[in-house]
Amino acid sequence: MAVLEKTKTTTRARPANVRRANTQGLASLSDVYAEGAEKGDLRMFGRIAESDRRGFLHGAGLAAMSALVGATIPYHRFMPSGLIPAALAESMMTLPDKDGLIVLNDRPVNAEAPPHLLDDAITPTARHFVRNNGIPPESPDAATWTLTIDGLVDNPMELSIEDLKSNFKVYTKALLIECGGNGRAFFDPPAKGNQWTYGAIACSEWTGVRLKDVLKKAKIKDGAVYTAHYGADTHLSGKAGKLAISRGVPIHKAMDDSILIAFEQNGGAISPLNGAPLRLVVPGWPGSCSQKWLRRIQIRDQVHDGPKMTGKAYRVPNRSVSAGEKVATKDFVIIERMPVKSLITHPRSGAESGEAIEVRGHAWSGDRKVKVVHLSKDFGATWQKAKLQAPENKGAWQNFSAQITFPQSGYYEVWARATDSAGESQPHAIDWNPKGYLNNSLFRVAVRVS
Ligand SMILES: Nc1nc2c(c(=O)[nH]1)N[C@H]1C(S)=C(S)[C@@H](COP(=O)(O)O)O[C@H]1N2
Ligand SMILES: [Mo]
Repeated sequence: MAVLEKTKTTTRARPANVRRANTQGLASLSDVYAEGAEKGDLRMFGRIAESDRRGFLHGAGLAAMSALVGATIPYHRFMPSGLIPAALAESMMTLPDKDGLIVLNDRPVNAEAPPHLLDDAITPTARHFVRNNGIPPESPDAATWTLTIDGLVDNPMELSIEDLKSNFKVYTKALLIECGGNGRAFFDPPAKGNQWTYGAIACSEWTGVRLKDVLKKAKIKDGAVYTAHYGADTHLSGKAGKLAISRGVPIHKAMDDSILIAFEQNGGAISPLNGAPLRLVVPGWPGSCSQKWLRRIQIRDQVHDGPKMTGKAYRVPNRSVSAGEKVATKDFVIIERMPVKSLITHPRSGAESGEAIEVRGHAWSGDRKVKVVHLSKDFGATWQKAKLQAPENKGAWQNFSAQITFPQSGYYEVWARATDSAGESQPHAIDWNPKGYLNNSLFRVAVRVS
């Protein structure tokens, strides 16, 4: 069976795995340095005289550092205090309000969650991935924030967050956001862009008002075609007026009940990295539709053509193409709903197991429901149905679980394959496209049974 030959495991250093082993009850280097560089150094390197900033590793600090990097450090006496080992540096860039995310890039910030940290039915704010195209606004003020609704409307409005709360019905919904490029790391030939593996997906609980209700009040005029979303982040170049990203959705989609203009995430403030104090959440469509730091929604009489709406951004060929094929830009179409997909969040890949293990995860499919999730422990020879829950509400992912038993000790893979209400299933191999979007090939974890 020509299964998964196009998928490969990432070769990127995975410090998360290294961090488990330690002798001091330290979960990670981030924990050691959580209270600041000085205190962290003190813990690892011992007391350092003011006159001598070059402390060196010894004793408990050396043991802990060795455990964290997973080996002895022969030249430890030359290791300067304050040095974050390269083996761990990737995971050490600390993001405010975030915990355990793997940072792919720090300018702009892009960080994803390893699958086992997405085990909760509702993704905690600290584990909600971050995909920034530009530089977020500095200390945005919720009290003075305004949202402008204009363009092809009879009743243009400028609304504060208080106005939104008092003039419209407030909803709380579990809503899924997945980056269109989630899974790009497994494309072969590779696709340029953030090398997301599995974790550019999250389902937090969002509180806000429906886009639909706000647009109704603005009275959209005849001839309206598309929304255009604008945020307060700035372009990486720093050029005034240059937008990092501005996307939109067709008017019929904007009227979808599930879309929120949100001012709370998981019952608290929205993380500054996830768009505080106001953002759109358009579940089931590429995450890029969910404008963060939302300042303006303009109604247009044409398909919006803001940055990342045109060319090859968030677009795929209008036909299936072979891996590596060159495709003319005119043959690209805008991605709308995201495809059917699943994620196993327990056990984590590589886990040791006894004869039986509970497998858990989530499944979702754009605007549709997932009908069934099948699991296989024998490389797809046979499949068993998982217990699948209904979504908490439309726009949320669905949780699944199953008890899997293994006949004997050895190496196994557990595969998950979701099928949606329209009968579409996850493919075995990636359906390749030039920009590495929409990878929904079936999910697998390695399990060692002893
Ligand atoms: N203003 C603004 N909104 C934005 C972006 C951005 O860079 N700027 N990135 C988009 C993309 S590509 C994605 S996938 C989602 C990610 O949302 P998150 O960072 O909250 O996970 O936000 C979208 N909204
Ligand atoms: Mo994205």
